[in-house]
Amino acid sequence: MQKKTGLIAALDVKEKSQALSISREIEFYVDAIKVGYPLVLESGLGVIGMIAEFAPVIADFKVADIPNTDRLICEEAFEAGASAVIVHGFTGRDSLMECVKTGSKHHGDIYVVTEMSHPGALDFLQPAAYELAQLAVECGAKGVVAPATRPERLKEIRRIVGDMTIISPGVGAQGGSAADTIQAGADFVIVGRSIYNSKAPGKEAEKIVREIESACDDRT
Ligand code: NUP
Repeated sequence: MQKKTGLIAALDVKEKSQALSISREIEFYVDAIKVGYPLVLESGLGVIGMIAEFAPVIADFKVADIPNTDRLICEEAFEAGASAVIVHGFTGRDSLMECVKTGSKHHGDIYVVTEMSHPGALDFLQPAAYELAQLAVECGAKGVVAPATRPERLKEIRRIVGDMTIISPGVGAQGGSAADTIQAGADFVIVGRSIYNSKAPGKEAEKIVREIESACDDRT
């Protein structure tokens, strides 16, 4: 994924027609569009290829199984036209390695979840987050997913992963700010509801891109 705007839109709408019309409205403002189970379960895997006409697609399937099943899931996503797949790391090194291998076979990227952005991440994931980030580095993943809701944790994850790509959800509806997230070290912010629930998704995306741009200026 090439960085132009620093914005990834999360399209958690279920209707294919709505997903496509929002994609058309926001295509100039996003570096990728992230889709997940809500859209794919309702509209079918084929929607990935349709959205890929507008922007590279990240399949947020949070893959978390034994290596063989992980491989089968990642293959489905890449063969449908996804450029990247989000996977969990807590299933361990062998599972993650299999995802990374499948990614490279398909010229696609794997992003590994570290600490999630919601409050429940404190229950089990937070204590393992730094080790998960380290595992992502060791397995050769493209990048990690780290929380926009906790910039201090994001900074630490940046320190661990070096120049690996960090994509960061939790901006807007979950309370995080795009500027703080970029300043804490994220490469891309992921924004869902603030964009797709807006009456003018294109304008909202443009506004977030401006925030990212000024935060990038402040960082340099
Ligand atoms: O830790 C994570 N937090 C998170 O919100 C990992 C994620 N993949 N996500 C996803 O990012 C979540 O499933 C949703 O698709 C998006 C954030 O959406 P919103 O809170 O901006 O609506």
